[in-house]
Amino acid sequence: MAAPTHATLAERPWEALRSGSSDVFELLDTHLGVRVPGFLSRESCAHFTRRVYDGRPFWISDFGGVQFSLGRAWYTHLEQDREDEYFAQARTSDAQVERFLPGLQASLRDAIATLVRAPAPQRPGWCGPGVHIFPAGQWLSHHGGDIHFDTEGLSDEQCQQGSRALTLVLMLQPPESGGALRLWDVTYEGSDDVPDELPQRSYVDANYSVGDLVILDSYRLHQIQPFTGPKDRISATAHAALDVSGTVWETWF
Ligand SMILES: O=C(O)CCC(=O)C(=O)O
Ligand SMILES: [Fe+2]
Repeated sequence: MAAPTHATLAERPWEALRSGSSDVFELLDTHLGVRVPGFLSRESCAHFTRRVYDGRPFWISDFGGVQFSLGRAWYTHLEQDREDEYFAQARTSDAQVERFLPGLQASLRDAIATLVRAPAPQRPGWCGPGVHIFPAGQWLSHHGGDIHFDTEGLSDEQCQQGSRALTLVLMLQPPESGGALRLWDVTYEGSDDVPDELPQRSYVDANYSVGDLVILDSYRLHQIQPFTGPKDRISATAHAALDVSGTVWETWF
């Protein structure tokens, strides 16, 4: 990956990415992320948000209620030693996401396939894209999220080779204020540790409006910023990585 020259966020309409007039990899080599305004309509986001709350009995509570998800997220299970549950419940997880948010998983997978110009099927045995709920007025809203890379789902081999991997975040309900995704000019170099010199590194904050899609390189250091107001922050996430054959992109949550 070429070093980004500026700590900037590219902004492109979906049509530019879909048609190929903008290439996501070129953008990610020269910017810290890409924002696609209005990827999903406000009406669809409002509808999906209502359905996320309808699905509340099925939310998974993570880190003692710091955050919730509809569908199971790999990194939360990994960090809480719940890997067995993740795989045992993968089909149930997908059925729940599809029941409450029909078509959302497919549209995120289609978006990935369009961006990478290759098939982007679900990673066999893994949970498909899902939704994170970061509650208003609770711990994460005050402190922000963990500073992290999205490398948890990648194999050692993929990490060592720096094999391409993308994270897509679709904002269904932004908080009233704050809650941007901070993207640093720092990429994964073999360790999950946050570099000591982070305060000297440049960054850009990707602010979200309803329906915006943010695309980042999964090796890029990032963090949800604190937020205020009465609204929960609700975002859908899909991870994708080029598989060992080098022709197919596998996707998961
Ligand atoms: O919701 C977002 O903006 C990104 C969340 C994130 O980084 C994560 O859950 O890994
Ligand atoms: Fe992340």
